[in-house]
Amino acid sequence: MNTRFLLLAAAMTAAGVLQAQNPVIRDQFSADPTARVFDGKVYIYPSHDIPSPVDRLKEWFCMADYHVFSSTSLTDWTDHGVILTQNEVPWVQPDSYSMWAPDCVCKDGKYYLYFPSTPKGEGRRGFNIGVAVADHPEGPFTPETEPIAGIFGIDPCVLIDTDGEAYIYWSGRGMSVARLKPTMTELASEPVPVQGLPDGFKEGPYVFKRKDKYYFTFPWVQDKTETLAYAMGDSPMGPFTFQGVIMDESPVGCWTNHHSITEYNGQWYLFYHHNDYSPQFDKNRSVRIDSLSFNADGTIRKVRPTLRGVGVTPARNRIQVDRYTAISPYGVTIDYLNPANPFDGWQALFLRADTWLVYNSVDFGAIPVKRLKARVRSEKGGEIILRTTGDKGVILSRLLIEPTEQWTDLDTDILHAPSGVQNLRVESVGQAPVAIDWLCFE
Ligand code: FUB
Repeated sequence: MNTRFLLLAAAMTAAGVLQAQNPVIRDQFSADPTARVFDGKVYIYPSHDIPSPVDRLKEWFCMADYHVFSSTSLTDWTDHGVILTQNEVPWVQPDSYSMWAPDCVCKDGKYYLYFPSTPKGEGRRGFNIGVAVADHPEGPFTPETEPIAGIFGIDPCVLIDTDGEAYIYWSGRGMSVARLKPTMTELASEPVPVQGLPDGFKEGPYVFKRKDKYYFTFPWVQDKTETLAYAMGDSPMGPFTFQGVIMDESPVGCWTNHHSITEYNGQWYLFYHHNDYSPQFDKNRSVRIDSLSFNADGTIRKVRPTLRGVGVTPARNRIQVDRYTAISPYGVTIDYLNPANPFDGWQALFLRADTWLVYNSVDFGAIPVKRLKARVRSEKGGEIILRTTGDKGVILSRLLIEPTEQWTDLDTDILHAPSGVQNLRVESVGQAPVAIDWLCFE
C-alpha cells in the first residue's frame, strides 16, 4: 500500500466516511430519508432510529436526534454528526424520543430543517412540526422556540416551486398542504386536504416537480404493509390524479416504507428504507437507494428494491458480493456474518457447484490490477472462478480454497487484468459449500 493511499484512507476514516451498497448507512439505524442536492452534493436527512432506552417505547419508534450525511458518489457517505437533538428544542417534550421523519430545504442561502415531534405543555398532544435554521446544510441548526402554528401532524415535506413560492405538506388524519410565508417558518394559508388520493392509510408525503408536472408521492397501504405510490397534478396544491405504485410492499420484514425522489447528475434516485440490520424489529430501519426512471409520458417506472443499490465500486475497495445484482435461482444464500450483530455485515454462501452471483459496476481504472484478495471459508475446500460478464467476459482469477473452519484471507494471482467499469460474475465450481465475505483487487 503506498503512502498516498494510506493518507487517503486515514482522511476518510477521520471524516467518518461510510462505504456502502444497500443499506448505505452502515454504522447506525436510519429511516425516512429525505435526500436533497445542495452545492453539488447529495445530503440525506433521515430519522435516527435507536433501540429505546425507555420502557414505554420498547416496541415503538424511538428517535432522539438527527444526523445528516453527504456524498458525491452515492456509495461513500460522510456522517456530519448530530445536527439537532430533542432536548435542545424549546417546544419539544424532553425525552419524548419522537424526532420523526424530517425534511430540509434551502432558501436564500439559509437551510430550513422541518421536523415533527411531541410538544410539551398542558393540553398539547400528538405531533407538531417545527423548524430549525442553519447557514450550512450540515448545520449547526438553531431551532425556533415554537412549532409552526396551524400544523398538527407528522412527516413534513417542503416544495419550493420554480417561482419561489414555498408549500408544506404533511400527514396526520389524511394529507394536508398549505403555503409557507417567505420567512419559511409560518403558514401563509389555511391547511387544506390534498385531493385525488386513493383510500387507505397514507403518510410520508414527498412532492417534487419535473417538466411542469407536480408529483405527490406517498407510502400507502394497499394491502398489508406500505407500498410507495404516487399521483400527478398541474398545481402544487393539487388536485392530483392517482397513478399507481412506485415500489411494491416488501414481502418480508418492514411494515413502513418512507422515501424521497431526487435527481443528481442527470439520474433520478429513490431513497427509501428497510429493516436490513434489524430483522426481528421493524422500527429499527436502514436507508437504501435505487435508481428510478420515467416513461415518456412522465409516469414513473416501478422500482425493484436491490441489495446492490447504486454507484460504482472501486475494484481496490472491498467488494461485498453479498450485495449482488443477480443471483442463481438456487444454491446461493445470503446470511449475516454474525447474527448477534447484523452491523458486522453479510456473507454469500455458495452451497454447491454451478452456483453464481453477479455484482455490477466495479471500476478497475486504467492501471492493471495484479492480485486478488478474498476473505473466504470452506470446511471441505472449494474453488471459485471470477470472471467479467458479457460476450467479451474473461476469467480474472481462480480461488483455490483449502479446507478450514476459519475465515481465511487469500491472496491469488490475476490471470487477466481488465480496465474500466466491469460487471463481475462469481461462480462456485466445487461441490462443497463456500462462503465469501468480500473480494478486493490490488
Ligand atoms: O419514522 C416514524 C414514522 O414511520 C414516519 O413518520 C412514518 O412515515 C413511518 O416511516
